[in-house]
Amino acid sequence: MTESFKYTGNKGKGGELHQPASDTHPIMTIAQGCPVSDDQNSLKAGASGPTLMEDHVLREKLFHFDHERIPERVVHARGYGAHGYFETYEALNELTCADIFQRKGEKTPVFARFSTVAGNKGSPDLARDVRGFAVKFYTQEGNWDLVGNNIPVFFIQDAMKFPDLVHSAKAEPDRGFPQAQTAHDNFWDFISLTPESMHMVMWAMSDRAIPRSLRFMEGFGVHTFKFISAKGNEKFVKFHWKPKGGMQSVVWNEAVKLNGADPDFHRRDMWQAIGEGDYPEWELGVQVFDQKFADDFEFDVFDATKLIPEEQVPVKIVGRMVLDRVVDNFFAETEQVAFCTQNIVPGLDFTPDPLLQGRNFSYLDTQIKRLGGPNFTHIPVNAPKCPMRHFQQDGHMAMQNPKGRVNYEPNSWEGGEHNPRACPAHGYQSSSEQVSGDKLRYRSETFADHYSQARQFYISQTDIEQGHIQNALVFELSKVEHLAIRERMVSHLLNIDETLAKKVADGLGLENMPQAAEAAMKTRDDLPVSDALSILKNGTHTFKGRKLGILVSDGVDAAIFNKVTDALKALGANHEVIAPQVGGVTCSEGKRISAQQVINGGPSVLYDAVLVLVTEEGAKSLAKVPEAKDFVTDAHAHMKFIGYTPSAMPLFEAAGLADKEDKGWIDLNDISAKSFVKTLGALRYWQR
Ligand code: HDD
Repeated sequence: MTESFKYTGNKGKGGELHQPASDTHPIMTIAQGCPVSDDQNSLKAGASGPTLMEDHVLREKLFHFDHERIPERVVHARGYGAHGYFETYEALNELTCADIFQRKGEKTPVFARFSTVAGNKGSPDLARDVRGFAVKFYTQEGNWDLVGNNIPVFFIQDAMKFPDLVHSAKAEPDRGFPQAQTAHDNFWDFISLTPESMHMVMWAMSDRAIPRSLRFMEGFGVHTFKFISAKGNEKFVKFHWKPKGGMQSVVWNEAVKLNGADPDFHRRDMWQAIGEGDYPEWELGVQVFDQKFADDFEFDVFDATKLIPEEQVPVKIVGRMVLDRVVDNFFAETEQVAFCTQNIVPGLDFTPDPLLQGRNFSYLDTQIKRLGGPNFTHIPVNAPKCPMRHFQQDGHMAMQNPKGRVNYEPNSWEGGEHNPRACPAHGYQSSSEQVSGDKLRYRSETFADHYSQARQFYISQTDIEQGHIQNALVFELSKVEHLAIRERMVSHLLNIDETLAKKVADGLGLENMPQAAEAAMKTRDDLPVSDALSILKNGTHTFKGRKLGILVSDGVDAAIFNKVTDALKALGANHEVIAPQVGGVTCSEGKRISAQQVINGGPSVLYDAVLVLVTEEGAKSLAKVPEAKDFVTDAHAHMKFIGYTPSAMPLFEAAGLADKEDKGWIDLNDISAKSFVKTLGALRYWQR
């Protein structure tokens, strides 16, 4: 666009007055650069049409709009991404020659995308689902994509089964629902016929599948990979992400309501946190072990339905990832980012894990379909930030084209920037491995134990968490219409834990307890409790990064309000004010307090704890508002801390909570704002 274009304003011919362009607005053009005089009225023959085919401005505008959508991801369609960096804590050169781990303190740019698996792009954030946790590291020796989940194991052992798994989990094909949920016959039919999924099912039914925030969940590379040192030494490695803000989940009833109150809850939370400078952060940890450990371990380390308990191989923290920049354009970055498990760098290698081997084909293949051709690496978010020199050329949308005459190897032309050569000393080397065997379709016998680690996960949970798993199974299986499928699931649960099976059978109202499912291997009951598997045992004790919802009325006690909000700020926590009107309220000191939400738009599920700061008159008037009553009954039912002053009692009485007061209710007349905020650090009053 040249400055010499001066827009003179335009009057729509139909009398519609266009906003005249000012000097601060550059002139609009079509994609070919031609300046546009009117982008609101098509070119017509006469005032009332018809529209002329000749209108190249209209045709271009519609053509481009018609082609705006690309196929959504077949899984993980709904996701949210952000930019940031990875900081290496110490050089790991004894373990790996991966460039990213060579220099202490070095920062490597990253792009991370978090997702739900089953739902479409527009599905709600709080679906009970696995969360994708994919990170692209733009290292100096190429892009390394660690495409993981927030659960360290997977449903299936062989990539061959992936299309079946996904078909069963997504909406049923004849009816096109249910959306973003596994609570239906097809899913549980498949699962109950797939015993290898039982370990993952325990995780998926646990609170891990309903995280409070993407910032408060762990991530896992899932597979066993290899580290290779410069000397060629090999070790096995599993990758872990540990959230700096601690782990936290919502309760199921809260998730259900959140999906209505704010389907974008997770993406909004991440957007706000980064916007406010409270950058989401995770530490990267590695479990490193050798062949001897792998040989001695109870399970096959190449079986993606198994994990290695942290108590057996501790997680060594090697760096941190900080997400400090939201995208400029959601489509260009979050939608077009193309993660591929095959993207690894010198110093790392794959293992024969049959799930990983299949993934290495599938991701590359899917990007070609999604992004329209082989040049998706030219899209800025996918392009490496180190030099690229190769003889790949042409194809749809080729943006970075090799220069010069030479485009083949071997060649006898001069060297230089445009004539690269492969280099055995510095190029990617696969680890050398003896491979032999018959060609056959086979599942290793070492993959046969499907229940022992499912049991270990279950017994490692607190009573509260076990209760949540029972309830989740009852909820999901109650949506299953076929009794035989419900019973088949319970028959598997019997192999995991008898009490669990009984609770679920009772919850489903099964008349007869089925027989335990036939199992290739007996469940081991000697695997010890692993505390690392529980969220609550590793609970955080701070309200930092969390949000308090403050319900106010006119006359709100300004002193308490100010002290609480100051204490929150000092800690790095947030608050939102919910008022009868978005214009806010007048506080006891006569000043206005502005509101972020009105009462029917700010239900308590949006907050980690609530404070009801109303006058008696305000409480009486809110007592007539159903949403205000829901605000407090939900907060109570979801085990949240409830701050209040006695003047709020009329609202609690109207909500039927008058005699429900417990130690999770905190009278702000009895305790300092600072202590109140400290108490909130327990996040929930589970004793309720
Ligand atoms: Fe996958 C996307 C994670 C097994 C095939 N997968 C996808 C994404 C994540 C995962 C996080 C979204 C990436 C993004 O944000 O763009 N997938 C996993 C994990 C698995 C796993 C942790 C097991 C350990 N996936 C898996 C298998 C296959 C696939 C076994 C196929 C054989 N996954 C895909 C895919 C997707 C995908 C179809 C859809 C969109 C995409 O790749 O880019 O290729």
